Amino acid sequence: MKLAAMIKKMCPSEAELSIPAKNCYRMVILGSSKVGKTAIVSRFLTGRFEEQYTPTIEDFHRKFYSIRGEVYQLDILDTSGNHPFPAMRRLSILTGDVFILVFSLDNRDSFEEVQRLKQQILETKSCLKNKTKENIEVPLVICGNKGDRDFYREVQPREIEQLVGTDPKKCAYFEISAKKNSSLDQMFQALFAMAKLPSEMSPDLHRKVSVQYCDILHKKALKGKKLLKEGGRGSTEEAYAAPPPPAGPASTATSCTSVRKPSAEGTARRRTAV
Ligand SMILES: Nc1nc2c(ncn2[C@@H]2O[C@H](COP(=O)(O)OP(=O)(O)OP(=O)(O)O)[C@@H](O)[C@H]2O)c(=O)[nH]1
Ligand SMILES: [Mg+2]
Repeated sequence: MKLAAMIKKMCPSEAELSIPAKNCYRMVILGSSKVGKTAIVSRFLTGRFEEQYTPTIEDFHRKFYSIRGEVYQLDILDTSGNHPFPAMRRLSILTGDVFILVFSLDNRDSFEEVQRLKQQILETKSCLKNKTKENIEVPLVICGNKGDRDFYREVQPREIEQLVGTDPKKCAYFEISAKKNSSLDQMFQALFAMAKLPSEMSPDLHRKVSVQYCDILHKKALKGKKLLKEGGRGSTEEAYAAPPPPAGPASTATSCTSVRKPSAEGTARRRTAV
């Protein structure tokens, strides 16, 4: 089977899923080269960490969620920290809805780059929405990555505090380690909360199932919605997510992740379905 046909088969079109525009979001990850942007995206999508460095040109991933009967689409743009073209960067800022700015705690230059990026995002978005830099609200999280290399720290907490500011609704900071997988879940949860997106989009609430299984779950969710409309209980308690193959460099990934609503205690039940 040709690759395009394979992708089409594996990834239902937006029309088929009928995703309302209000449920479509784009997450953009920016920062200098080698700070760990791709490592963060990889943790988000697959839960894995790669020791070996491969420079990114620009990677695009798309993930669908079905949460309590509503479908959401999350586009993930993993940018290049290596001499990015200013026009490309501006475009990624213009089209982004939520942002993750990454620096490496062991690299001062990468922190200064995040300072510039934050300014550029606020300026660009305030121009776009006809607001001032002070009153524009852009869901934005700053990550100090490579927390596991604390011994080589080049950025001090005081300067990070200055950059982040005091309003957690405008900007949040997380010291993370993609390698050790520490504080990444909290970081994604905070970002989705800022954007008023369902917390179930956070990776710690995912469980892996096959694409076929996810398709069955999706049909079940739609059926549940219909039943609910007709007065039945339906299955709106359930929430699922599926990452189709990236639209950038073609991949034949067949994994599909589902999300379960947290229990009453606020903890998610994990279960490997397939
Ligand atoms: N010790 C440590 N190494 C990490 C961590 N995160 C990423 N790395 C390593 O740092 C290197 C660069 O990581 P990438 O995720 O490729 O960096 P990037 O920001 O995507 O780089 P570009 O694609 O060039 O912009 C890789 O060798 C990773 O294994 C971390 O939390 N701790
Ligand atoms: Mg990269």
